[in-house]
Amino acid sequence: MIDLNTRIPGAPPGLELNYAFAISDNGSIVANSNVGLVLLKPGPVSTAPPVVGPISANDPVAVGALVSVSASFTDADVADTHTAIWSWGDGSASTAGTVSESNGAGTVAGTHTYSAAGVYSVTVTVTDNTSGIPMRPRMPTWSITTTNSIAVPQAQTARALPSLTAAS
Ligand SMILES: [Ca+2]
Repeated sequence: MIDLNTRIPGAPPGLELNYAFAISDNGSIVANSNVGLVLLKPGPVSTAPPVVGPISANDPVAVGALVSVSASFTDADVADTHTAIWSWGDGSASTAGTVSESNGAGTVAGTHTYSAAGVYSVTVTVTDNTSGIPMRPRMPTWSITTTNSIAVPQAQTARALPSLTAAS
């Protein structure tokens, strides 16, 4: 048993659906309401996942130096807000990203230091808050992950160049 009143995002105030008369193969429903018969048509459900662009980083970075990473994202649901988690690929704890966004587009950033040389796979997961919006049927949140490699090279040993003799 489904209360149709919970399935109409942005319903006009005061509209109360009482019962359904008929349902068609395409999902349309004829329902009785306090304002007479209404036809309910299934629309596109706005639960788009965030789309995350490539991760950019200021690598290569030296061991112990701060690496700054960022990625842009968009979400077709312009009212959604987002959280992000960075995973650094070196066994350290994941950290929350700094999210700045407006109207369905934004950037997530983070910083980290690596304590050993290597090439690390850094990952960011951006999650929207779809299920928290009132007046929508309850829906799952979406998480999208993107990955990049961060190079932390071995320190180079300075070597003296052989002296050059100018040709006469
Ligand atoms: Ca979304």
